[in-house]
Amino acid sequence: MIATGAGKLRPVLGESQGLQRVPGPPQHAMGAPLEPRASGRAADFTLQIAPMLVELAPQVVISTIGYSNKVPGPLLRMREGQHVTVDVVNETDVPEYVHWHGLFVPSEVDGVEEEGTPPVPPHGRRRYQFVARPAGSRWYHSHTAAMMDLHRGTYTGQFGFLMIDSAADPGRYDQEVFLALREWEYFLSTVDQDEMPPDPKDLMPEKPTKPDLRQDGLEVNAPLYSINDKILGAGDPLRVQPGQRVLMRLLNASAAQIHRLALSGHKFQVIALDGNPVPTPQPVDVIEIAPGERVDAIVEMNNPGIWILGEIRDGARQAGMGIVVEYGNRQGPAQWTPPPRSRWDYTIFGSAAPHPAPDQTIDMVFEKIPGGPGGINHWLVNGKEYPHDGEFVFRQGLRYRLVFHNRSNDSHPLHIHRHMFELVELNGKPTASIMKDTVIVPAFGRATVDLVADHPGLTLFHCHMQLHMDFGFMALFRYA
Ligand SMILES: [Cu+2]
Repeated sequence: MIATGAGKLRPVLGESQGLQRVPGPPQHAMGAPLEPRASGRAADFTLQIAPMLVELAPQVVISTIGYSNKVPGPLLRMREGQHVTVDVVNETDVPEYVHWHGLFVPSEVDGVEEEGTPPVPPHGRRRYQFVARPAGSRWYHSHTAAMMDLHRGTYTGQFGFLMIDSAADPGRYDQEVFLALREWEYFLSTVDQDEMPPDPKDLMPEKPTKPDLRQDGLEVNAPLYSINDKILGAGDPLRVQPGQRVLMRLLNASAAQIHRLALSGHKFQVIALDGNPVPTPQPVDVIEIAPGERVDAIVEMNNPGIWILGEIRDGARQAGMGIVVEYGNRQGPAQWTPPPRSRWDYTIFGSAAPHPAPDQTIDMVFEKIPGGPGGINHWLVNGKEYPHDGEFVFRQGLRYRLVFHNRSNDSHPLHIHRHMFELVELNGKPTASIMKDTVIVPAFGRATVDLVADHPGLTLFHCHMQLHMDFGFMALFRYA
């Protein structure tokens, strides 16, 4: 999905994105008949959930469930503060939930069963209405539990970009591209594909003194990778001109894997994390991005040639995770040169601003019960698998400090719904002013975040890896 622009914001709706406008549905109970109501306001967007085929490359066609026959789904672009109506038509045989990731919306429209959002019934429809905020790179995706069915929830093609444009954004770029990272044809395996070998310099403050000798269980693995709907080399290249500033809006829409991306011969100037501008934009050679996360980066096209933007792991890139970046009037094979060794560190984008003292600190300890060969790992939050009755309670207006203790040997992207948090500390390194909704807590690592409880309603917290959340790695916050 590539949008060109001359550096101006172009809030666009519905039809200009190739979406259908349809009359609004009746507002009564779910499972209601589908006839339109003449007096209803037309929806700004309509998403149709249905089986579809994705041609990842010539003769590589997979079948999945998608939104409006597109992968990623249609770009939903809106203005900050806009009242938005999205009609979702579910043409499958199972209830579905569409979650608006990173938006401040009430629990009833957040698209989460555990928060009490009603489902989009099988062969039925549901209207979601919300105010578009906060501004930035958001996204939408299925929030259905999949358990052992690797053809449901985020294992499918049900994901898309949701862009909320701010009137205050200067938009200094020549081209804007939306790039979603994905794997396809998931299967279970004892290989944990995405874990990087630990750096001897890693602090691992949560590493137990006695190692756990039990054998790990199955994790989700994949043979095919893509950026958007194409494997490397199969789609149109990203065409650029020398001197252009290209804004890349990166999304990891994977159900399972953390990815690391580099663009040979270029650096990424990271300007926003999870859609929120960072206080200290920095150039990096490699971007690490976990399921659920977004990174906005500007690339100055100052090295003419034909290059590969791709996963730094050879296996993932050769299995498709990449896109060719082609300067005008250049010909020949696309080049890959491994980036300099580098570690992703959120804190370089932060500030040294002081943190107001929290009203309360909540410690959250995450542990794995290894599944052994052929079994699934289960996950504990403070000693228990989901659900936790009345354990996590917010009082409106109070400032909370959440301390995430990852006592497992793999990294987890932890996500909180309907709220944003400020990163305070990562493995002992202090930082400030980095606002996120998903944070990678490294293996045996610790992250501390501050959050103001200002969005009453049930609020789900979970690891964004589908298998982990489905097998215990979730908690529900309530407001007192
Ligand atoms: Cu996890």
